[in-house]
Amino acid sequence: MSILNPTTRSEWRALQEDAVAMSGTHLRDLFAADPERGQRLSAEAAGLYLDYSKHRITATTLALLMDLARASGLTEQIEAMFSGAKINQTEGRAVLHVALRAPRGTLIELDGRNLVADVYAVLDRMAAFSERVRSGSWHGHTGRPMRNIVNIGIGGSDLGPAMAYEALRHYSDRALQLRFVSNVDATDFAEAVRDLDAAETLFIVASKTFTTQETMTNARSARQWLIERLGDEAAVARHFVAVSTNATEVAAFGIHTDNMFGFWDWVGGRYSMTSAIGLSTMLALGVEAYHSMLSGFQAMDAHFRSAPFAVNLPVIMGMLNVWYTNFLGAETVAVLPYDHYLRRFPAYLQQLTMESNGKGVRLDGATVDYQTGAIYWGEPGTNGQHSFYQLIHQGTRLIPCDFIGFCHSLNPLGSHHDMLMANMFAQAEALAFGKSATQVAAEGTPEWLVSHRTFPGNRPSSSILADRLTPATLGALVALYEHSVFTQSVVWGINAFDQWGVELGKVLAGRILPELAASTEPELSHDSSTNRLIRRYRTARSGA
Ligand code: G6Q
Repeated sequence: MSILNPTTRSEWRALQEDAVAMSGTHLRDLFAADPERGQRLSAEAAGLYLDYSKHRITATTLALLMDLARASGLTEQIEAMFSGAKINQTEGRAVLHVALRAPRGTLIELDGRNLVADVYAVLDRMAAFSERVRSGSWHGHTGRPMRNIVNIGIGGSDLGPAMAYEALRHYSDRALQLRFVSNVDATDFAEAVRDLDAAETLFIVASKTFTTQETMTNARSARQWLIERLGDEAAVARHFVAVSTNATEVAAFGIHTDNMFGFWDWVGGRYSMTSAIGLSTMLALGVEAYHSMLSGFQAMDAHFRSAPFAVNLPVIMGMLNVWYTNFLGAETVAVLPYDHYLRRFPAYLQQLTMESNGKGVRLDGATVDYQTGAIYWGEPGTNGQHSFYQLIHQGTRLIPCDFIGFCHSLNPLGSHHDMLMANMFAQAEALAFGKSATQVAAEGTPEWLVSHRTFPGNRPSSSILADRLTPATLGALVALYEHSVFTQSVVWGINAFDQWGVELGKVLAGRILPELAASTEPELSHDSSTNRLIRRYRTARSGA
C-alpha cells in the first residue's frame, strides 16, 4: 500500500502559493474588505457555534483547504471509520468509538456482530450498578453505602473521565466524592485516600488491557489499603469493580467478572470516555445525564458524517489546523476555555491530539517530510491572561487560539459572567486587530515607549460559543475535537489511532527497575549519563 505524499498534491501547492499571496494581508484588511465576514465565516452544529472569521484565510484559502480534504479522501475515510473498516492498520483494528454513542437500535456491524446491541448491554449494566450505588443500596463489606469513588487508571483510562467529572461537576451528586488516581508516584494514591473511610470507598480499576504497570501497581496498593482497614480479604468483592477488555486478568486480580464492565478492542484508549471507562462519569452524573452526554457526542458524530465540508465544524477546524501547521509555520495551538469547569480540558486534549497525530511516518511506513500534529496546550481564561497571553499578543511566534465560552453561567453571581465573557471576546479582538503605533502615539505615549505598547495583531483564533455547559454540550465539544484530529490525520496520511511511541520508554523502565532494586551493585550497560544517574540514585537510597 502506498499513500500519496500530500505535499505532491496540486491542492497542496496551490495552498503554498495562497500562503505567499496572503503573507502581506492583515486580519484588519480582511475584515475591512468584507463587512459580513463575522457572519459569513461561522457555522453551527450540535449546539456549538463556531466563529472562524478571525483566521488568516480568504474564500480562496477555504476552498483550497476543502479541495485538499476531498483530494485526501476524507469523505471515503469518514465512511470507512463509521462502517467499521480496519483503519487502524498498524494494530489491525476497526475504529468505532462512534458506535459507543449511536442511538439504541442502530445497526453497526463488525465481523457479523451488531456492536450497538453489545454497547447497550454494557450501558444497561452500568446503569443498574450506578443506580444501586447512588441510591445507597450497594453496600460495602461492613454494610455501609458508598460515598467515595476512586477511579484508578491512566492515560485514556483517566484523562477523559477526570476531565468529564470536573467539567460536569455542577450536575454531579455531591453526596459522592470522586477521586482519580493515575500516577505510579505513590503520592497520587496516598493523597487521594488519606481522608477516606475504607468502609465507604469503592475502587474502579479502569484499564483496557488490565496489565498497565501504573494502574496495576495502584490497584494492588488500593487492595492492600482496603484489606488492612477492613481486616478481611473478602471485602475486595464489595469495594472493587473493573472496567476492562481483559476478563482473565480481572478475575486473576480477584474481581468477580459480575463486577466487570467490558469494552472492545475497536475502542482506542483516548477515544474511550464513552465506553465503560465512563463508569465514574455515570456514577457522578446519574444515568439520564450520562445519556444526555452521549446524545451530544452523537449529534456531532452525525454532523461530521453528513454535513458538507464547507459547514462541517470538525472539518473546518481540522483543515484550519493543517493550514497553520503546514503553510504558515505555526507549531502550537492554545486551547483557552472561559469556563472554570473546563480547566482539565486542555490536559485531556493534549492526549487526544498529540498521541493521535504525533506521528512521523505515514500509514505506508514512509517518513514524512512535512509537519504533522501541533502541540496543544492551554489554561482556562481569565487566568491565562495574567500569565502567558503576553507571548501570544506580542511574542515572535504564531499561535492560533481556540476560545471556548458559554452564554450562561452555571453559577450566576453578580456580574462575574459578563466580565468573564467580555474578557474572552476582548482577547480574540485584541489578538486579531491589535493596536497600531499610530494609535498608541496618538494617546500621548512617549516616543521611546510606542513600540513596546504596540500590538501587531493579525493573531488568529476560533471562538466556540454554546448556550451553557451541559452534558450534551460537553459531548459535542469532545466529539468536535476527536473528528478534527481525524480530519488532520487523513490529510497527513498518518494513523491517528495507534501509539507506538509510548512503548520504548516502558521497555527501558522494565530494564532499569531491577537495577534500582538490586541488593548488590548491578552491572550497568547503559550510556554514561544513564549509568551515572542510576548509581547516584542507588547511592543516595542506600544512605552511603
Ligand atoms: C490511549 C493510550 C493510553 C492508554 C493507557 C492506559 O489511547 O492507549 O493512554 O489509555 O496506557 O491503558 P489501559 O487502559 O490498558 O490501562
